[in-house]
Amino acid sequence: SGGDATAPPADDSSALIVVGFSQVGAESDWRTANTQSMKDTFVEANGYKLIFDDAQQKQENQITAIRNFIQQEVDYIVLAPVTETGWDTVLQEAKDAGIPVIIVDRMIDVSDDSLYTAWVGSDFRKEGDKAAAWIVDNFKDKEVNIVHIQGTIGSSAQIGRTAGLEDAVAKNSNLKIIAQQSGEFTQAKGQEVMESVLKQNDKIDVVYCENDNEAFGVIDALEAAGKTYGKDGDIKIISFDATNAGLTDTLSGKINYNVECNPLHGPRVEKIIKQLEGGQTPDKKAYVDEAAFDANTITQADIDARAY
Ligand code: GYE
Repeated sequence: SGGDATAPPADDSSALIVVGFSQVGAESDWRTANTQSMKDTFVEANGYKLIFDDAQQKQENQITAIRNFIQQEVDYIVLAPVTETGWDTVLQEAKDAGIPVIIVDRMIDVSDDSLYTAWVGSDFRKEGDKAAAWIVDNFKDKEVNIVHIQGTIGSSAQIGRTAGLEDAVAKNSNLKIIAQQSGEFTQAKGQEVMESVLKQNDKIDVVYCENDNEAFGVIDALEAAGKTYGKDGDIKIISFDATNAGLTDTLSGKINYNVECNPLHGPRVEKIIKQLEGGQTPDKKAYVDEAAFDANTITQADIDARAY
């Protein structure tokens, strides 16, 4: 029925690149910003169809999602893995189906590196080292009792941030971890863990929270217990992510030190896909540059620059 025979039909959805994204869940502000970044990037106007799956922090759900993506013959699988281990079998299935897998945010630990095409994310060990250095620098030789609220056990973010602290404790005899438990990267669990820690420990100098949402829960628990904390208080608080809400609490002095973790990976993943589409080889691993914010030096402009 007329028209230019060489022009593709306007509604040809087969021209879109189909991306299946298996997301960890919605446990934190960081995660919400990460999901939004992916959804904003992989839109039809940019030439993509995004199939999004929220695994509710369960690896078995992520494995099911990946198998569904394989069945749907997506062009790319993007995986934000909840934990590092346990991916060999399902990623072999993706490889056998000829579907490239891009890992984003946390890392995976597989016996065969050809099971994924590329990874982009943060250097979590470096983040942990920065936070631990703040404790070492600010307490000098004084005895420091540290409450350590970990992230999701077995996730790269937890492994790196925990290693940074534990390494500093091993090297500095004045540092002591008096309690260590997972707050699962959520505000509710962070609060619950802190409430129980407060029942058993009298002298606390530092609470090392592995993300902002845990720190918000910890602050609620400290408030309820009538403790003083932050810049002008007895208990110093360390956090990670440096989200808008986290930086707001840093400027107000509730959080002493907040190490940045950047969630805006959508454009970074798109860059990898564009390289692959163009027949290029993307970097196998790419780390994002990140800063850290001290309550003594942070400014309103730092917060205004934060969309998430
Ligand atoms: O720090 C935390 C989230 O893997 C970097 O996961 C991510 C972490 C982030 O739940 O808030």
